[in-house]
Amino acid sequence: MNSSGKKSVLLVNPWIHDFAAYDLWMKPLGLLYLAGILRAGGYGVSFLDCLEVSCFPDARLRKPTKKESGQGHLYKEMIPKPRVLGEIPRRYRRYGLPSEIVKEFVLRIPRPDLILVTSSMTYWYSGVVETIQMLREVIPRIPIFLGGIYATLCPEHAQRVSGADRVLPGPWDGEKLRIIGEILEDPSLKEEKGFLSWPFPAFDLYPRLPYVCILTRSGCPFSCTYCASHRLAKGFESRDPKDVIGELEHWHKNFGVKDFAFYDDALLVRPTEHILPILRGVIGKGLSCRFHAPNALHVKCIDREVADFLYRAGFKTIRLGFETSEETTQSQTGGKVSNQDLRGAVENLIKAGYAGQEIGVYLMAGLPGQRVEEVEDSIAFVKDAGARPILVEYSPIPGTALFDKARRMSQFDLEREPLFQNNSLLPCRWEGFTWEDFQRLKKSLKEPSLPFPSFPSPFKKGDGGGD
Ligand code: B12
Repeated sequence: MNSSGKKSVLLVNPWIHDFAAYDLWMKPLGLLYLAGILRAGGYGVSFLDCLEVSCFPDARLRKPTKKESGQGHLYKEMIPKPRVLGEIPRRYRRYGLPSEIVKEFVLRIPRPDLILVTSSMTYWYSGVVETIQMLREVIPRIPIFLGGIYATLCPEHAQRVSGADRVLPGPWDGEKLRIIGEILEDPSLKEEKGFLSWPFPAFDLYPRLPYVCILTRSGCPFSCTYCASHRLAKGFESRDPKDVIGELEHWHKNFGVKDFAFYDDALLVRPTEHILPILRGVIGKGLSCRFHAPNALHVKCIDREVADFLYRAGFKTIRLGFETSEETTQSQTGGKVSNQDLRGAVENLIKAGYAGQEIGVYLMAGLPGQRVEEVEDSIAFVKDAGARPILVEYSPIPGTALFDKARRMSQFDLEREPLFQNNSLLPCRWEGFTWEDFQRLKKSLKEPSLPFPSFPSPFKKGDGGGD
């Protein structure tokens, strides 16, 4: 109980198990929203982010290096590979703080009445399992609920293996509030007006704030066959631009935050009613910030005006969702973009002031049935358009239109074992696009080549966060 007699909740961002992970402006935004909502309801809220060194004031820790914009390495330790990944010739790691340090931290937190654990990539679930086991061991007999992306995309799997008392898939809504209200013995906890009414996410729970992640819209009006957005959000809702500007101003003025990463699936769609007023507000208020779009922007929406405003408002990390220059694949995967659209967008961005090398274009590698030649052609196309190709390996996601094809052609049992959905495995590799092909392409992109002879890339390491 806190001073106002209300119960308290511990919110947990779990460890990650993977071959590689990097803090590309990676924060548990959903969990921080829940913290904000519960705090506004008067509940005591404590927060455990197993990944974030600054949350653990421990002299024994050597801090991993971070860049000025906040992105950087995570604390990591080697762990044994899960049996099913035994054949993969790469080291496996737990990303996040060492277990002993996390346990000591948990013991110092006032005993909560309920624990809410979030989850992110489906193939990170074993980190969720380990975190829940640790919580049970250190502070036993407290109900643990699991939600988030893995819980939403693989609910039965999560119910079976996570160790949580309850799995609550899907976006935050009145039903989840009611269930949580029952545990907190608060029947008044039932009014939930949805995304547009939520308070700002509780980023202030972090002792240091090198950057803040921001969501201006929930959902996406497109339905690309490789993407799970439609399973993760109900519909497509946009915040009032004034509210978004207010949030940017809040973090900037009250917390000195300069770097912001947009988590939107469709930030630029219908620009005149959304991104343009937001950027006008940023410029008008003289907010001197750096904006990053690690999650791809929609190419079709980048006309001259949008490009100019992105540049003038301080967008530093531009990533475009192009995926492929092969027109058949473009139309089969959702038709969100054409080759002409890409050329136009790059031209507009360059006219606005960006160097070609600053315009990263995501290309999807390892789509089911894709041949290596398609990716080679796409790389050449992007370079010819004057931008920088960035390869992202395809991650097959349950419940997406492409999952069935991926499942049929993959050498891995994608359905039964989410660990195989890891993009690092190149899960749909085949003789037409082998592991060696992919390594060769990746290497070729690291080598300086015309038309960008020796431009140093600020984002080389770990880049490739596009979806
Ligand atoms: C931002 C983002 C990233 C960020 C990092 C995000 C993070 N914190 O991990 C970056 C840019 C780094 C990234 C990278 C990648 N991503 Co990404 N990313 C996203 C994105 C766009 C938004 C996630 C988000 O924060 N949403 C906003 C918050 C508010 O939502 P939320 O966390 O789901 O929380 C809500 C609910 O789940 C719930 N909730 C959350 N926690 C809890 C807990 C409880 C107890 C309860 C009750 C409820 C609850 O309430 C919240 C409010 O409704 C999603 C797409 C999407 N629409 O979700 C893809 C997505 C998660 N990414 C995906 C992919 C494919 C990738 C990449 C593999 C892309 C690539 N090929 O390189 C890489 C992987 C990086 C790696 N190291 O492995 C896939 C998932 C893949 C998978 N198998 O799981 C998604 C779903 C996109 C897609 N294509 O469909 N990504």
